[in-house]
Amino acid sequence: YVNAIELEEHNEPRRKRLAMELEHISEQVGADKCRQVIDLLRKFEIAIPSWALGAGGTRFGRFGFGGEPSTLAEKIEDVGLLQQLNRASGAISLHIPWDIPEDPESIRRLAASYGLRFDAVNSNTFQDQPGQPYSYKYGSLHHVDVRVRKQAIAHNVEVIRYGVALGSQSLALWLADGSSYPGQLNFRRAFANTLESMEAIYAELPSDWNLLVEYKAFEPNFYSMTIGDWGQAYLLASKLGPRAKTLVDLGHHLPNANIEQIVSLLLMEEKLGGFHFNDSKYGDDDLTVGCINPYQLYLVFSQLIEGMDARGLTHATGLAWMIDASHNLKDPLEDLLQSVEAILQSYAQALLVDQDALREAQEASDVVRCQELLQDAYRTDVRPLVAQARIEQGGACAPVEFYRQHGIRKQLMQRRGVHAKATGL
Ligand code: LRH
Ligand code: MN
Ligand code: MN
Repeated sequence: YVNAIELEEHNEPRRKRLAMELEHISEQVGADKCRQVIDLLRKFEIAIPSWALGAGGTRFGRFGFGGEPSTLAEKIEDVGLLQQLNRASGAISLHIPWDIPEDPESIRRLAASYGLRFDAVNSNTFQDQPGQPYSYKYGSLHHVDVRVRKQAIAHNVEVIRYGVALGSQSLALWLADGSSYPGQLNFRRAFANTLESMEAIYAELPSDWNLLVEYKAFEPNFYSMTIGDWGQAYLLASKLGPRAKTLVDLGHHLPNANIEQIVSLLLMEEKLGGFHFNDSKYGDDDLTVGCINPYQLYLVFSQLIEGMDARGLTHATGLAWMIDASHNLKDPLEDLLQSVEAILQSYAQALLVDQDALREAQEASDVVRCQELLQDAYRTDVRPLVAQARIEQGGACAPVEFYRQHGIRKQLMQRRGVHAKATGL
C-alpha cells in the first residue's frame, strides 16, 4: 500500500515548508537541542495493540469500518503499514486468545519482514472461551474455587509460551476480577488468592521477562476491583519480585487522579513496567491519545523524562510503551496514527523542559517560574521536529494525509471485503 517512490512524492513538496518551520523552532530552542530531540524521537517506538485494528463498539452496538483485518497476518500487515508511514510503531502487542499465533515461527518471520517485533503479550481471563471447563463469571486468579484459579494460571503460562516463541519479553496481566455488591467478596481472601495465583505465573516467567500488573478502578465490576489502583498493583508487584512491575493504563483511574505523580513514584521505585496510552473524559473511554487532555499526557512525559534523567535511563530502558485504544467512529488506522503522533509530540515537548532551571525554581519555591518553565515547553510547536524525525527515517511527512490521498482504506476494503471483521475489543 505504501512504497518509497510514493513517499518521496508526498514528502518532496513539503520539505521547503518544513525547513522553514525547523528554522523557526531552532531559533526558539537552539539548533543543538533540536537535533538532540530529533535523534531521540527517531529512537522512540510505540507498540500497537492487535486488538485495536478493527471497530471496537460499546455494549449498545458496533459499527464496522470495512476492510478490517480478520487474521493475525492481516493485523501484522496493518501495523506494518503504520510503521511505513510513521516509523515509530515498530512493535505489536498481542491479546491471546483473540489472536492465536498457530505457527509462531512463521508469524515472527512475517512480522520481521515488516520490521516489527512483539511487545508484551496479554492474557485474557475476563471472557469464557468455547469448551473451557470453568467459567470466569466470578473472576479468575482471585476466584474462591481453586480449579478456576488453576485454569487461569494455566492460560497465563500458555500465553508466556506463545510470547517466548514470538520474542516477546513481558506478560501484561489485567484481571476483571472484583465484585459488584458489598459483601460479595472477602477482600483479603481475594487478594491472597490473586497473589498466590500470580506467584505461580511469576515462577514460569523466563528470566529476561517482566510481569506487568495492570490495575483498573472500575468495570466490569463496579463495587470493588481486586487490582483496583496502583497501590494494589504495586503491593502485588513488590511481593512477587523484581521482575514484576506496574502497568499504567491512562484510562483506568478515578476522575482527576494525578497520574503523573503515580508515574513518577513508580519509576523511582523501579516498579514502572509500562503504559497503555489512550485518553478519556469519563471512564476507560479508550479514545485517541491526547484528544481530550494533551496537557496531562505532556505532564506524564515530563515526569518520565525527569525521572529517567535522574536515574540515567533512556526511553529504551525496559519500559513497555503501548497504546490501548478502541475505535468506534474513526478509521482505526488513522486513529492510531493520531495517537502515535500525540505521544511523540508530548515526548518532544517534555524533552524541551529546562530541567536545571526547573530544579532551581523548585528549590527557590518560585511557583510562578516553575509554571512558566513547564508551560513554555508545552506551548512550543514541536510538530516540525516530529515530522523531521519521521522523514529522516523514510516515513511520511504527514501520515494521515498520505493514507487518505492513497485511498488505503478503500484498497483494504476491496482486498478484504466490506464485512471483514477483526477480533478484539
Ligand atoms: C482493560 C484493558 C486491559 C485489557 C484491554 C483489552 O480495560 O485496558 O488492558 O487487556 O483493556
Ligand atoms: Mn489496558
Ligand atoms: Mn482499559
